Amino acid sequence: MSDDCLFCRIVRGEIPSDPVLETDELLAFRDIDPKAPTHVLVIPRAHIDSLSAATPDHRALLGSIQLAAAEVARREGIQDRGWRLVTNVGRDGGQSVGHLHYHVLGGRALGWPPG
Ligand code: DGP
Repeated sequence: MSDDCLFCRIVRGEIPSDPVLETDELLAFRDIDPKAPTHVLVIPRAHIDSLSAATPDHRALLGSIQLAAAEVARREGIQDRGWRLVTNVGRDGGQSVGHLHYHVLGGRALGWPPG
């Protein structure tokens, strides 16, 4: 947990969010700047800088995040038409918040490859 990390502050409830799903180990909440009709972020409650900082100790947590993303897609009603799970890592990956997070995107046809 980091004092000044934006998403740690959301985990602690210091910054409001629009939650979609919560468990003991993770949160899913709507992105403040949605890029698709469904744009939900799934984050671990524990601070991890990015996927590059994950270790084998995080194996179960990373599995839980993927299953939570699929549950978000079900709740959003986009599981059948399709959706995307993305994690941006570092500068070239376009990561702007230094707390591991996955974007659940859907509700429209998504282009490939990303720009
Ligand atoms: P990334 O660029 O992959 O690091 O994604 C960070 C995302 O976080 C970006 O899509 C915007 C979102 N975001 C930034 N600040 C806030 C916030 O205060 N609340 C919420 N809900 N989302 C935020």
